[in-house]
Amino acid sequence: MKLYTYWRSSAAYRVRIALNLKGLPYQSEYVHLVKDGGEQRSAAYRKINPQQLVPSLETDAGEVLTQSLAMIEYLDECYPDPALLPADPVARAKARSMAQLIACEVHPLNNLRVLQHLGGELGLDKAAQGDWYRHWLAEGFKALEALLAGQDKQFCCGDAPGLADICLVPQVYNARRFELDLTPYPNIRRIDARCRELEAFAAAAPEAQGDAP
Ligand SMILES: N[C@@H](CCC(=O)N[C@@H](CS)C(=O)NCC(=O)O)C(=O)O
Repeated sequence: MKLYTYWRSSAAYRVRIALNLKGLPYQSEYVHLVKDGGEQRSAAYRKINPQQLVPSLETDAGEVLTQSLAMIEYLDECYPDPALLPADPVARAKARSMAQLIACEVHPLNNLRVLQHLGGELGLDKAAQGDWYRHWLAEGFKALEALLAGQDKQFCCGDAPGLADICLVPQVYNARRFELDLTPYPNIRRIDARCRELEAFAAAAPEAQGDAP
């Protein structure tokens, strides 16, 4: 498989974790999101991913998949062991709910192109962009922390890492990068730390990527 990726992309980070948890080898094709106005906007990459976002995943059969959650569920269906979603339908829905809270509610508001629009056309300075970023992140983390409170499992949805953890760890990386105070989120911090002890998460981290500076 081939993963179109960028070291600091949290959506690509999710797919890297999933591939590693499954023990699946893949080739990295680096797409620099900043250089030359962003390689994701090149004509060549637009043919691969018309949304001009990373990641994209090319399967061994040459199919190109976009959207990290769709890729992760594809991997889980084709390579079911270890499972990334619980077997019970209610538990599965709860795991997807936590993953979507991050991937569909927080992350899109804080994406690079959003920040570039805020700083460009809308004229927000760096400090205001940071405030925007932390505001939406805190909104999401407050809700996620409430969902996690009172459960004493090692990971978001049990005692094995899964879809929700795969979304959580890259978002906590972003939170640290944008200096969000994580003190009010003890469960998020605990689960993030536990995940990062695992090799599958460590090998997927931004600083471990071949395109990291
Ligand atoms: N919902 C998409 C989000 C993908 C996405 O936003 N990728 C970011 C990096 S994390 C990107 O390529 N940004 C480029 C840009 O904003 O121009 C997914 O989960 O795959």
